[in-house]
Amino acid sequence: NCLIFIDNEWRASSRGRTFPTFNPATGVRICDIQEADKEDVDKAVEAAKLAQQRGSPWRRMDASGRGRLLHRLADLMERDRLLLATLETLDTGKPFLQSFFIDLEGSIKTLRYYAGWTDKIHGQSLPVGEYETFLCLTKHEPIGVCGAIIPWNFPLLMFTWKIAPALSCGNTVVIKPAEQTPLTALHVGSLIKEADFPPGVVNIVPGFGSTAGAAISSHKDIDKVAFTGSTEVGQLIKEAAAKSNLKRVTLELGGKNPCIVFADCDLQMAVEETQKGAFYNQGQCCTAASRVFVEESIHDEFVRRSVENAKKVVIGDPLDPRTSHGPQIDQKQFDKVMDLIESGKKEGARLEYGGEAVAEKSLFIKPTVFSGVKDHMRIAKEEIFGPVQCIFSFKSQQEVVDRANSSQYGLVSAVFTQSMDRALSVSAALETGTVWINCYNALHAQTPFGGYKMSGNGRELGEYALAEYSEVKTVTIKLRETI
Ligand code: TXE
Repeated sequence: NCLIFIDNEWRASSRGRTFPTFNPATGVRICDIQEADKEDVDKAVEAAKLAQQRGSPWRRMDASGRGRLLHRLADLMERDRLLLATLETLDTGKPFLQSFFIDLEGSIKTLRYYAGWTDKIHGQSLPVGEYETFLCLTKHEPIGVCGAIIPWNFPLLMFTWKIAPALSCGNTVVIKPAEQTPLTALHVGSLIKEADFPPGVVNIVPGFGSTAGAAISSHKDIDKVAFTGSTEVGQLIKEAAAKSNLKRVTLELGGKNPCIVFADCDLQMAVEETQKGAFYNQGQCCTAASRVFVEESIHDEFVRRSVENAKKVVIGDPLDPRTSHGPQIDQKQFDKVMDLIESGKKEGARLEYGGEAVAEKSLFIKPTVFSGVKDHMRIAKEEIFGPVQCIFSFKSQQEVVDRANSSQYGLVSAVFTQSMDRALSVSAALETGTVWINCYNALHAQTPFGGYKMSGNGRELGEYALAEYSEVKTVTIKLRETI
C-alpha cells in the first residue's frame, strides 16, 4: 500500500480510499495506492506554502544550496536507477532498455541541468531617468507554490521536467502523477526526503484528474500550475485557473506532428527516423510522427522500406531486453487506437502492415503502417496516441507546407533533405515549437520545448523554462545626490 507524500511524511488518504495500479503487459494488479482527494491537496498546499514563506529554511538557503540538493537527488536516482527503470517498465509497459537509457537518463540530466542554474538566476540593472538620478534593478523571485499535473506516458521524465525548474527557481511543489502510473514518483518522494530537501518543498498527491487534479487547478493558494496531457483537459485547467485566482499556467498538450520527406533525402535514414518517431513508446508521445508527407517520386519506395522496417519491431515482455515494443497503457487507450485504425480502413487509407491487436485480451497493438492517407480522414486529423504511421504523398514544397500547417496543433515537425537551404526555409514556414532537421525526438534538457497553437502555452526545459517559474520584481531607487 503506497501512501501520499506531504511535508516529507507518508500519509493515508483523508477519505480512506485507495486505487489499484496495473501492469499493462500482464493485466496483473501491482499494488494499491492511497488516493489523494481535495482534502489531501489542501494539506499538501498548506505544507508547500509554509515551506516557501519568508524566513523558511528553503527561502533562506544559499542559492547554490538548492543546486546541491538537486544534484544529490540526481545522485540518488543514479544509485536507484535499476529499481526506478524496473518500476517504470512494470507500471507503463514500456520496454526496459528504453526506461533505463531514455527515461532515467533524461530525468537525471534534467535535474543536473537545473541544479547548475540555481545560483545563476539573476536580474539586471536598467538605465532610467536622467543620468545617475535613479538606480533601477530587477530581481527574479520564486512564484510560490507550483502545482503540477502529469500524464502516464513518461511518468518519471515528466515529474523531473516539472520539479527541476520549479525548485531551481526556489518554488515549492505539489505534484499529481497520473492515476495509471504513480509508482516512480512515489519512490522519488523517498529520495527527496533522503536527499534532505526541507519538509514541504515537494509534495506528491497520487489521485484522479477530476478530484485531486481539479483541486490543484482551482486552488486559491497555488500560484502556478504546469500541466502535460490532453488538449481538452488543458482547456479545463486554464479555465479553472482563471476562475480561481488567475494562477500562471503552462500547458504541454497534444500534437499531430508533420514530417516532410523530400526526394533528395538520405532515404533509409528518413525511413528509420520517421518510423522511430511514429512507434516510439508504442506511439504514446505528444511528439509522435503521425503525419509523414513523402515527395511523390520516392513515395512507393519509402512505403516499401517502411513496411520492411516495421517488421523488425520486436513485440514482447517489456522486461526482456530484446523487446522494442510493449502494450498500450490501458483499455481506454487501446480502444481509442483500435477505433482510429478501423476508421482509417473504412475511410479508404491503404493498410500496409499491422492494424490489429497481437492477441485477444491483450493491450499490445501491432505496429501499423497506412499509406494513401488523405488530409480529411480522422487518422490525418486526430491525435492517435498509438503505434500508427500515416504516410501521405505530396508534389510541391508550397503545397506540403500548407498541408503540414493546416492543423489545430503545432508541437513539433521534421524535415528530411540534403539541402540545408531548403531545410531552413521550410523550417521557417512551419508553425511548430520545434523543428527537427534530419533527426527526430532529439529532446535535450538544454533546449526549450513547447507548442504553437493548441499544442500548449509556454516552454519547458532550457533557460526559457526559468521564466515560467519566476516573478520579476523591479526595484527603483531615487538617488538624492548626483556627482
Ligand atoms: O489524458 P488526460 P488521458 C492525449 C492523448 C490521449 C488523450 C487522453 O491523445 O489519448 O490525451 O489521455 C489529469 N483536472 N494525451 O485521458 O485526462 C489526469 O489525472 C485536472 C497527450 O490519460 O489529459 C492525468 O494526471 N487534471 C499527452 C493528466 O491530467 C485532470 C499525455 C493527463 O490526463 C483532469 C497524455 C481535470 N479535470 C495524454 N482530468 C501528452 N501531451 O503527452 C484529467 N486530469
